[in-house]
Amino acid sequence: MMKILFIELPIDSWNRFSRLYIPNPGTLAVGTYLKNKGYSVKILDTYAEGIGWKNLKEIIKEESPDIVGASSYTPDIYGRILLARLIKQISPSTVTVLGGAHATLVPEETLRLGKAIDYLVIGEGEETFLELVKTLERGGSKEDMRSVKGLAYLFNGEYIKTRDRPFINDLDELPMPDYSMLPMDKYGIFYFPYVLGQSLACTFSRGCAAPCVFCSTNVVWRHCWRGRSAKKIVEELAVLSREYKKKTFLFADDNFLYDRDRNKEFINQMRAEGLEIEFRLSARVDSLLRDKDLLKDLRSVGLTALQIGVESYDQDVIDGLSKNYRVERVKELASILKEAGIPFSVLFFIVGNYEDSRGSLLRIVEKTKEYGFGAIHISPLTPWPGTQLHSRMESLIKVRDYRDYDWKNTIMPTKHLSIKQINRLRNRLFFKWYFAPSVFRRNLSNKYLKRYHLSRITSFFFSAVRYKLIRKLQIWRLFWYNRLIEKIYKEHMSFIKKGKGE
Ligand code: B12
Repeated sequence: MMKILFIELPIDSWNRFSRLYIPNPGTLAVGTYLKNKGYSVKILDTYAEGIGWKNLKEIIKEESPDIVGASSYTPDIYGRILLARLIKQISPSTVTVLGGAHATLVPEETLRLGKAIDYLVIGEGEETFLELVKTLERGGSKEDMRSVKGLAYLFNGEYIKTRDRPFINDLDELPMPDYSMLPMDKYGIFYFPYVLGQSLACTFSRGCAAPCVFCSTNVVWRHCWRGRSAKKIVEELAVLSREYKKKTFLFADDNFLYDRDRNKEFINQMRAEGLEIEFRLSARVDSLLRDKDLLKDLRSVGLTALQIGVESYDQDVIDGLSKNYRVERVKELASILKEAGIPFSVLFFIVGNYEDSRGSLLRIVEKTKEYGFGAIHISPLTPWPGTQLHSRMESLIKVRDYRDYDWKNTIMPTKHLSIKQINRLRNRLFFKWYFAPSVFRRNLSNKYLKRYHLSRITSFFFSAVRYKLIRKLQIWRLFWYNRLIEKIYKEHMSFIKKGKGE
């Protein structure tokens, strides 16, 4: 029987002031699936357990897994590559497999840069990974893998991407995530020094049908939305609440509220189960307006906060992003949410859109204040490699270091603003909002908003300090793994120069 180990990346000690201890729902889903098929599966969440790179090497030696699997996001891809290389050094026969967003978005680049990655699982992971493992068990070669749908790999230097795997039709067929595989007592959202309580991220749907060009979800999940039934959602929440004593949740779905019927059924099921939990979720303006009559009920079953993708108050920008909604509706939404008694909403904005100017960005704070929303979140436009927007903006992108594709650093200028100006404006907007006496006073008198407001300020300062310490003073160089990650970055740059990128 093959031994399978999923590994989460360790983060270095400089990140400890403001950490998100959140399990990775993707590897948990794949791990559970394989475990239920009878395989020996472990998930090593080094991130949550505070295990560093050095100890990780020891653990890999001890465990000597046949297969190691890991997820991938663009900003952590160099770290994932380092992980694969270390595994190959320690145990050359271990098969290394990456899945997740980045692997799916730019598979050829990932494989050629990675060198030590044997297989990429493209898109939905459960069935592909199972078939890969079964083929390996039979002693199958890379030639045999050609018939396994949803894989990408290099074979004698040739890049092979097998046919797309159709999605699982009914997500209810998948087992409930097996939380006993995770160090459950370690998870909670922790912003030093404001503990937000034991909180957990879960997902109950996959994909989003909206056409937004800046998002990578529609590439990974091919513009298709599928959800677990309300009954299954509530079953999972009941286990988490009763067995694991988790009471606050982040529904990390891209579009939890997509299906109105499911929303109604979710409310009914929550009432029937009588769960006393709190949750926040991300929503589109159009879904909220469509379901305005359900918001009070959602509140009554635990909805405490909404994260709403407004992106900009400039209709041209919204149209350019194919976001498909009218900005004037945000005002209408404000009164609807107030009426429904939703404790607070965070409006998400993107700065650094091609048409953005100083004036249009400063309007973010003015209008949000005028509408009376609780909080704002501002990220620079980050065209993810492998998306439409990336191909469109290719010539403008100045920053190629994937570690900076983290929604904190700006990677391209706009028609009117330089990268430096965008970063400054972003900071300015943050201060104009979070230190505005009227906002500060109001937010401090709201139980939920108070914690959010203070945690944003704290994490903002810690990130700034961390950034200075790590980047400016080059403290990261003290750590051997960072030096190796830097080497991978340099390989990436020479890779781009040679024009081998996708
Ligand atoms: C939960 C979540 C997080 C959690 C992650 C928890 C963790 N421990 O890793 C937190 C909050 C920490 C987080 C942080 C960030 N995130 Co995030 N996050 C998500 C979110 C909302 C849900 C992911 C999820 O679980 N989906 C549900 C599962 C079922 O899908 P999945 O992960 O894709 O997994 C399936 C397949 O991809 C595949 N698969 C995945 N991994 C593996 C591994 C193996 C071995 C195999 C075989 C298969 C496989 O099989 C799974 C089941 O079918 C997604 C949006 C989304 N909908 O995907 C963004 C998303 C992944 N995040 C994103 C980003 C940008 C970030 C941040 C940079 C944000 C920031 N500035 O902090 C950081 C980066 C973190 C880092 N490691 O560097 C982007 C990534 C874009 C990209 N090109 O990489 C996404 C896609 C959001 C978006 N729409 O743009 N995130």
